Amino acid sequence: MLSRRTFLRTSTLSTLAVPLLLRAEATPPAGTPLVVATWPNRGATEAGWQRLQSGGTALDAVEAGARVPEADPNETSVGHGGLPDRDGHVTLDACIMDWKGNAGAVTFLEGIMHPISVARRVMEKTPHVMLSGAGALQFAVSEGFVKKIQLTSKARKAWEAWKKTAKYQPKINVENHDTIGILSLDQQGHVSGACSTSGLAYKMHGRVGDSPIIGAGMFVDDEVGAACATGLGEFVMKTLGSFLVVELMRQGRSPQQACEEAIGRIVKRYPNYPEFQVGYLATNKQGDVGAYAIQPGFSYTLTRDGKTTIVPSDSHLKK
Ligand code: SD4
Repeated sequence: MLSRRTFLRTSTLSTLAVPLLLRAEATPPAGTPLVVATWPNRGATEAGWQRLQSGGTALDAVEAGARVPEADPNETSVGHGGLPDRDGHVTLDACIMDWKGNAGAVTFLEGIMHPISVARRVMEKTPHVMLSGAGALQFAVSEGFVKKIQLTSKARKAWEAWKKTAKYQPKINVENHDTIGILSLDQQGHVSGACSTSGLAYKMHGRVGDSPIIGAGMFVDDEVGAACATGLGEFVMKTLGSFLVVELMRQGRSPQQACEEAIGRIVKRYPNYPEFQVGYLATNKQGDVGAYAIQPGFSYTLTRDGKTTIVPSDSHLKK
């Protein structure tokens, strides 16, 4: 017969063991490490891969990757070389999220080369998730980031040309889309993500898009995977796209099926979808990657096993 003490010990162990077993089954084994980013962004995914190789986490990898287009003066949709709003201001949005569910973001930030690193500081050093505008700038400067004039001469020329013809109409276009959304799975099997953009060219002053919004421009859940978005942020925000993609993966969809279904929601609800672009990119914990867009022309860059490939995405509208 079991003594009372043995009975208590075995029953406590068995009630503990059941949830532990269930949890082990619910979290699938992780796939091989990777870094994947929206659009042809070889420099970014390879920089992220280098961080993974030197012992960095998925969080280090996505930050290192996003910093590459941020610093590139020829990159007109992210960071330093970004095209301005219709009043000539380059305003930057970025967010970052790690596998523990920590998140940080900046919006409407001017004059700082690396908004993704400011977003990471917001996550790590403040009790908040998002800082905006002058407050974000004040925080960045207090953290040692240097304020610089941001409108490059290339971007100024483009803006001056736009002013001559545009009648001050905020522009909704399908071409100006190079926002970087970047996701990584590391050696420990954890996922993280980042997103950085100068937003839509010639937008209204003060406009903020999806890219810095956790769940819209990017979302991470280490039980499932991660997703990010590019394109006309208004429609990503109205459907909380990246969160939706991750939740669909949680329900059993592959990354590809989840991205297709999230695009399907936009197509179903907004009949003017042929006038704009939205693209999603996702990875699950096994390292399966998927992408889908409304318009043809979307692609993503994947670095895995030290090899980089640029992969064209399928789309709802065909060529
Ligand atoms: C925005 N989603 O501000 C961004 C723009 C973008 O590729 O993704 N461009 O709406």
